[in-house]
Amino acid sequence: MKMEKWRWSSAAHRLLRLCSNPLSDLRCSPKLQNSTPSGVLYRHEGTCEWIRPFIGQQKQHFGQRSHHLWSGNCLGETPGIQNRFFGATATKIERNSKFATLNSNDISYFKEILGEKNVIQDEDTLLSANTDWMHKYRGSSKLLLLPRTTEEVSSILKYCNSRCLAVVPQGGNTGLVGGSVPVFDEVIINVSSMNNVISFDKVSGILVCEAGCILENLISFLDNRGFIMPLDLGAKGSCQIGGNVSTNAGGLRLLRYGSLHGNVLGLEAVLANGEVLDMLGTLRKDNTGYDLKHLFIGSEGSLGIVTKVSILTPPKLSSVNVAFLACKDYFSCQKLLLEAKRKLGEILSAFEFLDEQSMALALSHLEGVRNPLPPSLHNFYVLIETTGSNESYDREKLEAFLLSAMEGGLISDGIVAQDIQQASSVWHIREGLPEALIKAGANYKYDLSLPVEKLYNLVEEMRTRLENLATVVAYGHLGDGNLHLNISAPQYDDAILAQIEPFVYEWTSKNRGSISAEHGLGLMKANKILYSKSPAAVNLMASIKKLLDPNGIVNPYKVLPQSMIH
Ligand code: FAD
Ligand code: 2HG
Ligand code: ZN
Repeated sequence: MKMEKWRWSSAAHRLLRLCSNPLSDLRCSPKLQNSTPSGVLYRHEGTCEWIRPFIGQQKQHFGQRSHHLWSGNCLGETPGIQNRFFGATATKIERNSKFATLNSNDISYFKEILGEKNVIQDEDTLLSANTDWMHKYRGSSKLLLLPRTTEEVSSILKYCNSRCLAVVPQGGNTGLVGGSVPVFDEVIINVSSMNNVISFDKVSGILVCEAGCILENLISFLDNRGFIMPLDLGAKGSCQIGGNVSTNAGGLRLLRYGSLHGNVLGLEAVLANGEVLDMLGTLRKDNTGYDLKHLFIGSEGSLGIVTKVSILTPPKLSSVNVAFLACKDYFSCQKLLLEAKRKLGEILSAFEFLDEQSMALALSHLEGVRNPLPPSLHNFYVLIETTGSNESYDREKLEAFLLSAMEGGLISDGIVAQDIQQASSVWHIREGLPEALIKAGANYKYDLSLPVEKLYNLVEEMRTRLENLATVVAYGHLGDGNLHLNISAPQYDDAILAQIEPFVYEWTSKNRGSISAEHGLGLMKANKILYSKSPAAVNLMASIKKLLDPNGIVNPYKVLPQSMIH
């Protein structure tokens, strides 16, 4: 590789705010909607009515699978049982019979406190609120509530608790583990109308806002004031800060700014009984007793509804560079990470990786994407972003780093984006991968924390196990030891799932990793928590859940095994 290959940008301000297509645009794209595989792999009869599978072909498949798995025992005919057919290990979830079903008095009460237009019973709107982003999970709620204030959230929960009506808190509904949609007929409480910025202190950078603010809107708000959000993710156009906090979302900037456990200074939450817990502090330091806000960061709506958030935002720095590099093997990616941490130090703001299979997927399924490093595919790609305040200093540092990495044989090719368009296209390859997978067909998704040196061994072992059954696609936040292991196939198949699970969880547990690095447990992994946490820790979690939500009405069936809560 010749040095001329590196093309340096002369642009002083490379603001990568526009680097990815907003998710909202992607989701509105008819192309995406049409090509969605709609992996509806479970059926639901919470209201004694079959949920229609999204695709006829899958309906057929579903029926066969149902027969195969439940021969002589048609559980689908039992009211209130949901079978999730992700393959051979179908999970049976029963509707908790202690939960009440909605009646007309309930609807009248909600209309009285929220006003007619915030009590949604319209079928189309409900269908979309019942369905997750991947079209893999679907509930059958008959009611969507749109509170505008904390007091309204409190009145809703107080009432639901007294009636034993189950609820599901929902934000932008971009979650990837089935946590944001009902399992049966839970009432959906979506805080998207609570979307005001309450205050911004431009000296400290502390932002206080309502939970329904869309992440991208907060990014724009801060951009105008010379600050940025400490988190950024591909779903920014739709996800909400309340959802981000509730999932403890990681994303693309965690490497630099750390997790929300560090950046969230305070929050307000409403408990299941309607009590408002005001923990909306704006102090950096406050060691007075237990720091209860942390219970709500990452608890995925299982302990209450987050209504307001106070968050520390870093200043926007003027010099941003993005390099897209090719590595011949995974060992080189690892060494490159170590070198980047050493040599780029304080200016390193992202270190993402993708393998050859990911790049091939992006090239065939993402509109307008081209390989910035033609002609042929490389084994691995690394995206490095630096963010600093001194353009010539940053550039010099990056240049020296790239030169030494090249001389040391760690990178075999690469480009540095020259302007925001190039940076944007490079980021789009990485950020567009979840969408590309959805377009490609059935998608088995695993989000793992693993020691960096072992992380790709799992991918290789998975390829060996699956042979030609499916394509194994690996990418992720390498700088944080977070692997996004995705298995892509034309359609969902028992044989594939049997090769993946429980192997993937056992492997992760054996290597002392986490089965959920950043997406949470939701419905998908509620029963898998013991692969990553000790029984004592899970018991304590269940006790906390029972203390804060004795009737178990808030986001039931999610996060913890049901058997430990009742
Ligand atoms: P939802 O999906 O609506 O809800 C997620 C969970 O939080 C549910 O359990 C829900 O009950 C609960 N919840 C939502 N709002 C509240 C509230 N106000 N109070 C209490 N509970 C609430 N995640 C990452 O961590 N890193 C990434 O890089 C990343 N990239 C993504 C890229 C794409 C294209 C997509 C589709 C998803 C990505 N995600 C990522 C997953 C998802 O976007 C995040 O988990 C996000 O934080 C969810 O926010 P949301 O508002 O959409 O929440
Ligand atoms: C990302 O980093 C998201 O792009 C989604 O966390 C990961 O698609 C995935 O598996
Ligand atoms: Zn991620």
